[in-house]
Amino acid sequence: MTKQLVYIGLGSNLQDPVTQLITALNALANLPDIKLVSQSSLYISDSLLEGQPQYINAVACLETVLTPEALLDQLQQIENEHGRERKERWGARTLDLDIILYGNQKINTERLIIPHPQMALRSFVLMPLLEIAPNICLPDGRVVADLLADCPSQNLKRLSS
Ligand code: PH2
Ligand code: MG
Ligand code: MG
Repeated sequence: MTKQLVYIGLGSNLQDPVTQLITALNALANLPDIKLVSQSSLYISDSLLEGQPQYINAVACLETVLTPEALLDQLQQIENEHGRERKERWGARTLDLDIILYGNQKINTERLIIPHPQMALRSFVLMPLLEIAPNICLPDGRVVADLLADCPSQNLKRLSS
C-alpha cells in the first residue's frame, strides 16, 4: 500500500470550538497508520448559514497508507467521539472532519467526493490549506492560490496562537 499525503479540513461551531479542534488534532495524531505532518493555525469565520454561531476552522496534512474509505471511517469515529449529531445538512456541529484532498486523486463514490466539492468556494478551507501548502494545486491543475480571490471572505480571520 502506498503512502499518500492527505489534507483534512476541520470545523466546529458548537461547545467550545477551539478545544474541539485541538482535541481532534490530537486524536488524529494518535491514530495508528496516520502521521500528522503539519497543521495550520486556527481561523474564525462567519457560517455560510445565517443565524449560526461563527466557526473555528483549520486544515491538517496527514501521511497515511489508509484507503480513502478507511480514513473516512476513522474520521467519523472521531466526529462521533466529539458528540457529532447528524440531523440536517449544514447544521451547526461540534466537529466536522472532511477529506479535502487525497494525494492527487479524484474520487467519486457513494460515501466520498474528493476533492471536496465546495472547497474552491470556501475561504475557510483555502486560506488554512495555503498556509501549510502554499504551492498546492487541485488534481485538475487549478492553482489553489488563484481560487481564493473569487471566494466570499465570511469575515475570515486567523486566530493568534
Ligand atoms: N461548514 C459548513 C457550513 N458553513 N462555515 C464556516 N465558516 N466554516 C465551516 O466549516 C462551515 C460553514 C457545513 O459544512
Ligand atoms: Mg463533513
Ligand atoms: Mg464540512
